[in-house]
Parts: sequence; structure tokens; C-alpha cells
Amino acid sequence: MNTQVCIIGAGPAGLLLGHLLRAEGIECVVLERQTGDYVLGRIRAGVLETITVDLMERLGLDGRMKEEGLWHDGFNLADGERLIRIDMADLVGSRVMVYGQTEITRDLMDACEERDLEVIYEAQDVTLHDVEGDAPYVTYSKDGAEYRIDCRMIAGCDGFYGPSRQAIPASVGKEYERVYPFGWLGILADVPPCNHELIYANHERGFALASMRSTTRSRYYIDVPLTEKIEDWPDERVWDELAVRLGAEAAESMVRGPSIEKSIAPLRSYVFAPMRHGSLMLCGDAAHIVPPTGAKGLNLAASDVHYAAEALTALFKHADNDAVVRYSDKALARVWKSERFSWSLTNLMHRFPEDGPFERAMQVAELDYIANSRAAQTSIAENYVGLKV
Ligand code: RFL
Ligand code: PHB
Repeated sequence: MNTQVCIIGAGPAGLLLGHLLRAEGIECVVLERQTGDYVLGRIRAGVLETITVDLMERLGLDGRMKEEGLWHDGFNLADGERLIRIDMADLVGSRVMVYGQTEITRDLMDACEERDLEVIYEAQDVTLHDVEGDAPYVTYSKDGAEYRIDCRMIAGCDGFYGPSRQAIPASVGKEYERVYPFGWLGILADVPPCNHELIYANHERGFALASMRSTTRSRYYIDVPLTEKIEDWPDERVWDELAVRLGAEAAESMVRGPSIEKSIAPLRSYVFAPMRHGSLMLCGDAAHIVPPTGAKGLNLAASDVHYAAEALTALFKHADNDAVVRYSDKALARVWKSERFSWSLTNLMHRFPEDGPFERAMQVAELDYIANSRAAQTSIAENYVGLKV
């Protein structure tokens, strides 16, 4: 098979990029290792920045999101019994959309046939070849047969564990990493949220987050040591812990119910640079990971894809390679700022095992500063709604 862009991975990054390229009349094929149902079964992001909403709007795929999604004007930081509201609408004149990654992925998947975006699911042993030159190719197998896709560019949208980043020689890439000493245990349940906006809580027993997917479906998280096993956390134990960490007011409004999903995700900050090597461009989790505090992961994938689509459009429609050459620097400038924000919010809202009274005093002082400073709140709001692309 011959195409202009071979996209590896049909997560949000790969599907969004595929649709943006097809909208420009650029040929592309998406290769995905899993089945579509498996991809939809991964419960991940819930909060969308303007860039992500705008991309869906530009594609004309925002119908269900605008109907079912929830606009949030603010969110809260809780420290003990104190609740600090960050009023994004008032502070920076913008807001975020609460709409699950599952839903956005479903909207993108559902539009593939009509928009002639080919996605090959259950593609095994996907391997990248000759990425350094102008004629790379990708091989894979499916149902026992071997296939080859010749292309001009490859977009590596295959997440943190995919083969794309590995195709860049270690001698040209640099890794930046911070691994955190805890993970987030998440629980999804068909119960109304305890609050109409998100609450990020820093309690002496640890971090908690009250989030949602709709007015009838809640998503909650607590941080747990990496040694914890999910079997040790029956639903009641999770609800009990949430009730303590989120504070009395939230606990009073919290409705308990059976979990429909429960899992533990490790926290990591990671950047791989450069994000392009020869004919291979990396987008999303393939190039970087942020801890979920701050809700940046999916949104960073969206901004990478925005830059990548711009660059590939210039290349294929105007024979202009400059934007492809500049892609890595442009994407990384935004990536590092989201890395900084996610890292700093993680440090502010979690109790680290190695921390002593001094580090805790710094957290209290910072939260107190935020509570009383419009400038500090504005900075948090500006980052939370998403920096300009
Ligand atoms: P994905 O979603 O991992 O998709 C990559 C796709 O590539 C496929 N793949 C392969 N395909 C072919 N061959 C191979 N060898 C392959 N290897 C892998 C995979 O099957 C998959 O389908 O990466 P992408 O598209 O870059 O999207 C990134 C986002 O998924 C991720 O950043 C977010 O989910 C992070 N995240 C959040 N982001 C936000 O913006 N807001 C949030 O509120 C938020 N909450 C979260 C999160 C991530 C979480 N977890 C579990 C990591 C909450 C959690 C708990
Ligand atoms: C979620 O709803 O899954 C969620 C919300 C905010 C975050 C992380 C995850 O910062």
C-alpha cells in the first residue's frame, strides 16, 4: 500500500491527526494494535482545554460534545477544610469542558467511515523502517498475513509504550524524567458528583480528586503508594478514604455506588526530545507524559496534533518543509510549560513520603498565597484552561 502519512496508534492523537489530514485532502492510514472496543474501554481523561474543543469544532465533530459535555467555569483546591475556588471565567475569561476521553474517541471513530479515514485495527508487530530518509515504510501483520505501507511521513501517535519513539536512535534523543512515589487509584461510578465543579484535595492522609463524566457519573481518585494492589481496595474502602480526604462538606454530598471501573495508574513526568527525527514526527504520549494533576495529557496530544497537521499540510499542499523542520521546537515549547504546570500542581497537592515539616510549611504558605492573591489565581487559571497554541 502507498500513502502520504502513516499514522501509528488510534488513540485521540492518531484519530484527531487522521481527521485533520483528511479534511485537507491528504492521504493517510492509521494502524492500531488493539480492537476499537479495547481503545474505548480505557477510562482516562475527563477535562478538555479550549484547543481540544476547538479542534473538534473545526472538524465539525463537536455536536455530541456540545450537547452532553459540561462547561466548567471554575475548579477548587482543598486544603483541610479550606476550599480555594479558581474562577477561570472571571480570572481569564475562559473555561474547560468536562467530556470523557472515551466519548471524544468514540466521536472520532464514528466519523471515520464517512470521512474516508482508514483505520486498521489489530495490526500486530508494527515496525518502522528508514525513518531517516524521505521514503520510510511501515510493516505489520494481521490475521497471519504480512503487510507493508510505503509513505512520505510517519506520525508516531502510539502512546508511551509504542514502537515509534524506539525507532529514534538513542544517540539523537534525550530523555527527561521524573517518577513519583505514588499512583492514582481511580474509581468510576454511576452516581451524581459530590460537587458541581472538580475538587483537588491535599489532606494529611493524601491526595484526592472529585471529578465527573456527567451529572450522573462520577470519577474519583486518591493517591496510593505504588506497592498497593487494587484487590486491597474494595469499593467501600475507597469511598471511606475519599470521604475523609475530600473534607466534611464534600463527604456529606458524596453518593456511594458500585464501581464500574477501578484501576491504579502510576504518575510520571517525561519528555523525549526532539519530537521529530527525519520523516518521523511524534505526537502525544509517544513523546511525553505528565502526571494527571492539571489534566494536561490529552490536551497536549491535541496541541501536538494541531502543529503536526499544520506542518504536514504545508508539506503536502505547498511543498514547504519548513514547518516540519520546526515542528519539534514549536511543540516542545508548549509541552514544557504543561510539564511545569502539572509537576508544580502535583508537588503542591500531594504528600511526598520524603517530605518533612519544612516542605509541608511551603505547601501551606503557597496555598495561603493562592487563596489571597488574584495574581496567583490568574496564573493557575491561565494554565488550567490551556496556554495559547
Ligand atoms: P494513547 O491514548 O495511549 O493512544 C496510543 C494508541 O497507540 C496504540 N499503540 C499501538 N498501535 C499500533 N502498534 C503498536 N505497537 C502500538 N502500541 C500502542 C495504543 O493501543 C493506543 O490506542 O495516546 P495519545 O493518543 O497520545 O493520547 C494521550 C492521552 O490518552 C493521555 O495523555 C491522557 O489520557 C492523559 N490523561 C488526561 N489527560 C487530559 O488531558 N485530561 C485528563 O483529565 C486526564 N486524565 C489521563 C487522565 C491519563 C490517565 N491514565 C490512566 C494514564 C487520567 C488518567 C487516570
Ligand atoms: C478525570 O476526570 O479523569 C480527571 C480530571 C482532572 C484531572 C485528572 C483526571 O486533573
